[in-house]
Amino acid sequence: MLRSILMFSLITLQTMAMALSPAVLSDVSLIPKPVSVIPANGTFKLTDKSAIFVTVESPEVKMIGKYLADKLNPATGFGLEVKTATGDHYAGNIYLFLSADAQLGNEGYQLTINAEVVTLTANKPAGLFNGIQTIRQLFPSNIEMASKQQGPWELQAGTIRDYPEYAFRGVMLDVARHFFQVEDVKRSIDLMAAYKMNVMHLHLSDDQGWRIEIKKWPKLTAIGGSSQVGGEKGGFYTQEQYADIVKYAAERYITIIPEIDMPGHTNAALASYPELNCNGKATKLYSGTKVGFSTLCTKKEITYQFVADVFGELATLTPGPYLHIGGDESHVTKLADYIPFVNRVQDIVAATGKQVIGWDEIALSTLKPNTFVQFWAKAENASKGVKQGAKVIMSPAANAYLDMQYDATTTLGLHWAGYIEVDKGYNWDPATFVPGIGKENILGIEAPLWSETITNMKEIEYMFFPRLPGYAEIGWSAPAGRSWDEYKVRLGSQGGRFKALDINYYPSKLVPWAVEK
Ligand code: NGO
Repeated sequence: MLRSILMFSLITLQTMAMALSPAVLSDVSLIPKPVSVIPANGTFKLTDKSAIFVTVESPEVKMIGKYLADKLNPATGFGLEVKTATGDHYAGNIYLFLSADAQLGNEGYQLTINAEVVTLTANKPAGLFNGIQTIRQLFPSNIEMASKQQGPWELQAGTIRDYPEYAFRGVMLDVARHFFQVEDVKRSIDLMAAYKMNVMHLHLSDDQGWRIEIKKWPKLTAIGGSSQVGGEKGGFYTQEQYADIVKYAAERYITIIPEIDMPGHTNAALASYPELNCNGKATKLYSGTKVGFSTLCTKKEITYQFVADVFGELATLTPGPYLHIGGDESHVTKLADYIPFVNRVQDIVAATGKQVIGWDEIALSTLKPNTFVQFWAKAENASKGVKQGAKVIMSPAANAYLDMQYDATTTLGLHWAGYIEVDKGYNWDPATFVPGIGKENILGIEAPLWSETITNMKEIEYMFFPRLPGYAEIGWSAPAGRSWDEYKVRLGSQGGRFKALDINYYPSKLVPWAVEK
């Protein structure tokens, strides 16, 4: 009896402690989980006297300081300013600077907090940016609120050293099945950036719509951009709007990968230009959700002119190293036509100076050096790619598709690859998923959100959250330190942040949602 009373009070005390602010740095719930967290004694307090100091005269580091100020100012109401430091460190401030530390690589950072100052260092600006995401998560959740909140704004002392497992940590947004406004893409970018993801793949064309202005082929958007799933009016990005997305992403150290899917998934283009069809007749616009019925005419020269023009313009607009050529589900293209087509398209892209990514079917062709295979369906294709020396991006549909429903009660999304509850989304390791494909063969991970059933930002958020932080952690944190039972508690602690950021998330019963005081 006494024993059970004791046990009971112990558990109650533990639960109470969880609800209060963590007293030690290592008790703070961070996603993705850092490489190392060493707590120390003391507490740093941010006040209205604090400032953010950058210790080099670098416009880029200044911008990162400004980004941090913009994140902290609304809720604290402090109006923190970014200043250039002269050398000495003064109490109450946050310092950002670049310094050589090979282990941290291009994206890692070290964050040192003591009662006096916060010091964030990295080799590269991208590392500072990632460190800032950690600083955000170390403050109470209401730091994310858009209006002034009650403090205190304290950080526990200690040192965090952190760097990613994989260089490529992405999300895909299908803007073709349903079109999403620039503002929605930007919000998606902000939400991924908060979890240190660094790639946004935009699926810009499909049977139902063409979403990017191509100056040499204006009917692609005039006709092909006009439709979407369900028959409502579609839309497209002008080149200026696309450039604006690219810039916004770059300021958050996120690479944009544009995808033009081919030779299948091309009805919007085939409806816009009769000459791209083998019979010379334009198809009708399509607003259904079937896949695999369309193909560019692989035997016509004009097709390759089209491909060169489209990727030529996209290469000019895209500073990132990759162009995605799709290549999936070309069910009405004969294999004997598909293979030479993919081979030739790889050369066309290579001529623009960019590297090719394609869905796993492209491994049926002869892969050029620097072509990447995105595994989504067939492990056999991914292995074929690896045998040809290609690196793989891991997006297994049954674990990583953000459009899969959580369970049978989810109204949005699809379930052709099964249901993906939050634990299933988290509980896998890219490096052991396909026998014979190890970490050395993998560029990284990407979680795609296809939009057959997704029509607006709130729906995007519902499919993203709470799974997206899990994909971010799979990409960033070493598998040895990961387990669902430990992760789910950290995820539960993010609930307050989701609320503060006004994220419409799925409140999975598998997650112990904790709300801070
Ligand atoms: C497949 C298909 C897409 C669908 C998606 C739906 C790939 C690579 N091709 O994934 O066209 O939208 O499933 O989950």
